Amino acid sequence: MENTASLAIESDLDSSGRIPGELVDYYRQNGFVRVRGVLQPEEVEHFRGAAAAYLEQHRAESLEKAGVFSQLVNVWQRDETIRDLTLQPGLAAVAEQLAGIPLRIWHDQMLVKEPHNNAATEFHQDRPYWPHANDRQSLSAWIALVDVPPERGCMTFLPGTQNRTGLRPQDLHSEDDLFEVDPSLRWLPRVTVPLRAGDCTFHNSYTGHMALPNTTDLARLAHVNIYIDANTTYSGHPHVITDPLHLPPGAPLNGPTFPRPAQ
Ligand code: AKG
Repeated sequence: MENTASLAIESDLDSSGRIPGELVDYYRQNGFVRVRGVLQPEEVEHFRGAAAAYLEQHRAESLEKAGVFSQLVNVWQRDETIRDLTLQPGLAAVAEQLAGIPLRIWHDQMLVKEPHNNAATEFHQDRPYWPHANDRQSLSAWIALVDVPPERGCMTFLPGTQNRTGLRPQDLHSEDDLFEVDPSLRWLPRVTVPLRAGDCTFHNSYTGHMALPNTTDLARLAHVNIYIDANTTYSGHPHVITDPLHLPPGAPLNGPTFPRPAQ
């Protein structure tokens, strides 16, 4: 029997760099999709080399210290090669196709699960962490720079949870926290999405997700572009990205710090 489920959840880019309408429909129903081959093999090698070199120099600056991953943010502002990946117009155009609104970069992040880190990133939503107001939607492109099968720490999504807004931030170190905040999510189907190097997933910032532990000998190198509604304003809440900017509440998150790659 033909497997039609996989046709809906994923696609390649077409010759003009767009995704089919049915994939946009899948995203809007489920809150995530997989897009194959957003980077060609030579691009993967180029960006993987830059990411590995950046990691070697900056690992000690990781925001996460408990071993779930090395997390380096706003790499695009400090590394010219990675800047091209974060600001890639084609990826931003696909993100705008999915979201249906103009988008800016909120920040990027290099998320590396070191070999045998043996720690999952537990279920959480992204949006509750962020100091945003007046935004209609935000989403992440999670780009695999190495093959990421389940045993190297690929992501698992809770379909449909992009509509579950209003929850407090959840602890990504706690296996149970999201389900304590909303027990109805515990029994939802879970969709695990392995990626080949150069593939990516897009997920809505409210979609519940986790990433499995890395039990392999190779580091899981992922680069994440986070896109926000181009009209997002600052809520006034503390956050590592906005704290150094000393913005007043209500300030627009715009200008060169929050660029519009698809423009
Ligand atoms: C995200 O990109 O929002 C994640 O939570 C990724 C988690 C991971 O890569 O371990």
